[in-house]
Amino acid sequence: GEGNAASYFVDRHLVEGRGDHCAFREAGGRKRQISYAELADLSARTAGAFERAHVPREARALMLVLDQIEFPQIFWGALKAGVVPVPLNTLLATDVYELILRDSRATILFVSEELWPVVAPATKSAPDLKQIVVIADQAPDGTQSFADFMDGAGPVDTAACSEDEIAFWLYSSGSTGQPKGVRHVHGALKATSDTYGAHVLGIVPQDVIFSAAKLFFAYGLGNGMTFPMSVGATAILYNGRPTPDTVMDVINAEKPTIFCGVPTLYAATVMHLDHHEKPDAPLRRCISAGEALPMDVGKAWEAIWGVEILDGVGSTEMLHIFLSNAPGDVLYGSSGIAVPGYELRLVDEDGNDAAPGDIGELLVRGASAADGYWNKRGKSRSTFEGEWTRTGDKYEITADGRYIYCGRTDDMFKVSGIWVSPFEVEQALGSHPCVLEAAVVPAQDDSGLDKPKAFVVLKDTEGSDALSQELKDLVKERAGKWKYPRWIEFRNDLPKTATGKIQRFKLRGE
Ligand code: 3SK
Repeated sequence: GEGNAASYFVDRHLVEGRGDHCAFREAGGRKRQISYAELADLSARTAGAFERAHVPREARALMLVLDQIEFPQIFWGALKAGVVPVPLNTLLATDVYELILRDSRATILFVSEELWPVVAPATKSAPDLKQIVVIADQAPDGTQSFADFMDGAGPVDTAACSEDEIAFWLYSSGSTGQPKGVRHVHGALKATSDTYGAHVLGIVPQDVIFSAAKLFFAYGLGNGMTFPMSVGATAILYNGRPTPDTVMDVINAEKPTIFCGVPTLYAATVMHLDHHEKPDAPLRRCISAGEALPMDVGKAWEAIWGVEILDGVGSTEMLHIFLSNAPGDVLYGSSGIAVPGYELRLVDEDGNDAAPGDIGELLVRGASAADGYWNKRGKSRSTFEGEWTRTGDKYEITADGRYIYCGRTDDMFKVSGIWVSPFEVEQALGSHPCVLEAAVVPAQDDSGLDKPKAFVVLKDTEGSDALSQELKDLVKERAGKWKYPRWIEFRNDLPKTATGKIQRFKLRGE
């Protein structure tokens, strides 16, 4: 199975003498841990259990699994069996699970017991689903426990395959809200660890990595599973909700050297550390992705920890980060430069290279690109253009070659004939000390013309007319007179995708 990613990420560590290294350690609760040798054996037995259960090669195995040791066990067991695991966002609603069960035609579903109540009703109307395995001491009616699925299963050889064969899928929520199955090949996993893992994280076997972003995100899958496994390092698994309180507790107890978060968590943690003690941990690298990291948050975190945050940009389609600030060369407010191993282009609406200084759509070329979307030919053809993948993100480049985010292609709008990047207005709003985050969309004025409208989440204060006026003035001053939001609505939170991107389409028309 040379091309099978499991040979590289799992079994290679035995051959190279790292079998006794701890691969995964659970934080909090049960505190189980597993070495590389144990994972090699368990995943081979899980592959055996797949065979025994008559799950054929290329069948999809949905995984609605928390960050716990069974996650890598099932994922790598499936790859060893040639079965295609599909890790799912654990926060979705029942009707979305129903849609994904039908769309993927999965024949087997693995569920953590905590998540069973949400998915259970969806399993009733999944015509292809034959087996449900619940990770629980007591399997609910009509399901099998994971212990029974595994009981007595012997190890099997890793399925031989080419690195171009489909290894796993991830569902991407996309900007329209319709989930798309993103099909990734075996070789893509090594491609991300050879690029971002090696050159930006600089991960080594002695590292202990903790990703607050969960394994079901492409971002978390790399951070918390394949990057540590590419070198035989240790990953901390935490199955709870990542809040400043819980994340600081995990950092305090587990002493990671690398921490991976998202901007909302960094922002909330910076506030939390105003009145809580900073944990003692040997952090040497912190990374962020999902949405652009506000400049002030990056600076405040660095002042607290003495460690910079490397803000980067990736996508489910490219599997991980391809554009990032480099260690020792961070410019907060920018997305940095191409990750070594990736090439970037900015193109105008006609597909030509954007003129220097102009905003263009970002295209990326690299070996980790997905093979395409499942059963969405039109969308596959317009996204994966030969070797180049369209990101749907607008960028401009500074004179010294750094990329500055300007919003999604489909979120830009014109006011008085001039493009407005919602992101730019949101940045201006976010610079007010009372604002936690903001989303800006076009809304029609009395004349039916587009004008910016802002949805604002405040930190501790109540919204008021006076504050609205202050915010409008701030945008006029920071972003340009015509860009100020004509309407401001104060909200408790904003709709976001699984990877933390604001879903502005959900706010349009509100
Ligand atoms: O949103 C991102 O920046 C990201 C990064 C890595 C992998 C996946 C995603 C969506």
